[in-house]
Amino acid sequence: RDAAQERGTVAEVARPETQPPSRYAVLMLNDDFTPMDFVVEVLTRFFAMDLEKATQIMLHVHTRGQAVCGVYTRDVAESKVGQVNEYARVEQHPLLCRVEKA
Ligand code: NFA
Repeated sequence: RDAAQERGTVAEVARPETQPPSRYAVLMLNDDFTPMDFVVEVLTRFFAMDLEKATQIMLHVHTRGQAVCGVYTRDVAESKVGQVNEYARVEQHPLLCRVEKA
């Protein structure tokens, strides 16, 4: 009996060919029309930021043109982008996010 068996657990075997999942950044892009308070609402709603962090990221996008909202696995990043772009479209704002491989 090995240590894992003594503990009643399953021993995990490291397999060198198994790579961690690639990471993808969600970028938010500036535009001239989307209201700042709508952007802050999006950042708090979809990226779990508090008001201070969301305001900071919104101002970075506004002044620098874009910012990273978060880094995720590909499926989660694509889902966030879909949700944000759809929400902005429904609310008739041109706000856009896109995915970029990190
Ligand atoms: N540039 C927009 C404005 O002046 C605000 C904005 C910030 C839009 C971040 C998109 C992203 N109303």
